[in-house]
Amino acid sequence: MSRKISFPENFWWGAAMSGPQMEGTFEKAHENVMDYWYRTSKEEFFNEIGPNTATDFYHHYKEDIKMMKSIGMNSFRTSIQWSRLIKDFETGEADEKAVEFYRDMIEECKKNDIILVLNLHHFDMPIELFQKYGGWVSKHVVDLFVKFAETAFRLFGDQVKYWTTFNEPMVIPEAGYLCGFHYPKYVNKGKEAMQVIYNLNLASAKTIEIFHKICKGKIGSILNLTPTYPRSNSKEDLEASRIVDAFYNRSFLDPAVNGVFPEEVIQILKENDVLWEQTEEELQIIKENTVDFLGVNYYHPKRVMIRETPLDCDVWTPEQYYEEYDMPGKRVNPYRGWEIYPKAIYDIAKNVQENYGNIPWFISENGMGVEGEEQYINAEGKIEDDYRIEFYEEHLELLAKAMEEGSNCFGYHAWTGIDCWSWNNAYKNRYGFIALDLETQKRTVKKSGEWLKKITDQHGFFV
Ligand code: BGP
Repeated sequence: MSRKISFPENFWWGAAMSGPQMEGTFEKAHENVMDYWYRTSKEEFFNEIGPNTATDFYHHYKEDIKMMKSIGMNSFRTSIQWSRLIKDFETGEADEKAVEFYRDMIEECKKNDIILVLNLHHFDMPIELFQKYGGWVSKHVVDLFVKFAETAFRLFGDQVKYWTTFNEPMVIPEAGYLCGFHYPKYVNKGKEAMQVIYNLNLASAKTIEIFHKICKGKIGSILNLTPTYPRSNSKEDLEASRIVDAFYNRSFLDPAVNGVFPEEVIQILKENDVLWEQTEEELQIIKENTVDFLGVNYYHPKRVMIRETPLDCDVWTPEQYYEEYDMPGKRVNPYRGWEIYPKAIYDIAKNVQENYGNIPWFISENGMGVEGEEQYINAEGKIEDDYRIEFYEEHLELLAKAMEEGSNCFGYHAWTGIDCWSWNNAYKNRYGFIALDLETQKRTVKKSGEWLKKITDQHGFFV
């Protein structure tokens, strides 16, 4: 007997994407860190493919939005590029071409009855602000970001109801200042990384403050939550897991929703003399300007144990407390190397429900990147990505269970709608409901796109 996994009729079904990964760099006023990184070190990108053309959303947005609608999406997220919208960073003056593009794109979503979520930062710091001021370590840059946000709100705030300040802010310090795989590719810069965490939280709160003064809509933040699971129930492993969770998840989740930083993080940073520079006035802004809703990007959990092999590193990093361990028998996506663990989506929902006032939230990214999808093309030219459908259904089933138990989740966005570029993979691992042919820019709906249409029509699926 089959059973229906049901979702509310007004549930958001859709996908996320981002300006820097989709638009291409056509007619941009400035370069962002990725544009610059690619221009100066092409060999660091898979097959030397960069963001120049990307998915050419800049020219294809009309057909793309229609196509997304045709596969059942009633909502989608993209981002406004700071380096595209703003002509003069110090004054916040906008570039006319960019205004025209974003205005038309917003209009197109309206015509197609698609709820648009506009995000303001998707790892795309303008390179000029990094070179001049040091990027996110600078509080002046925080204020310039707020200026950019204000320009965006004044231009489009009456047209777009849902906004978000940042996508995965934790990735900026983690990948850019601790692990070295995002620009500026620093490794173990503990002190700078901590200042970046603080400044991003401050920038988000200041942006929320100005949003609520100017606009009537709702504003949130998109956090990548990686639930942590200890290797054992030993005191040491439990403690390691608690610290990793506090550091990697709660450093943004707590201030975003509750307006305060986790005590244990402050404590550790003080003990190691790496606490960020903060003022009472700024902490008050963070306290008073929390999010209206939360977006959660979930891909994989973190399996942790207490650190057993001392870290060969003479500066402070959170890795000194723990190491990740290879859990025997775990399921892994062989292409991306990430563990597949749908139960974590249920755990996230419970955590938000129990510890964060059951704030309205949605899954803002979840997905499976696969290399070489051409091998799954059938006689009609369609990619039969059954593995992706299975991945989504497994996660959705656990999300539905949490919702039945009272979780205030209002939507599910996959990563992503149309195959897009990324700095880690270029176009190696594909994620979309819609395939992109890089040579011809032709778009073709995958089997997962047809699946989405079906489940949005019937508000669920059968297992
Ligand atoms: C998320 C990002 C996205 C996207 C996705 C897939 O962390 O918000 O921008 O790229 O991961 O990751 P990747 O492209 O590295 O496989």
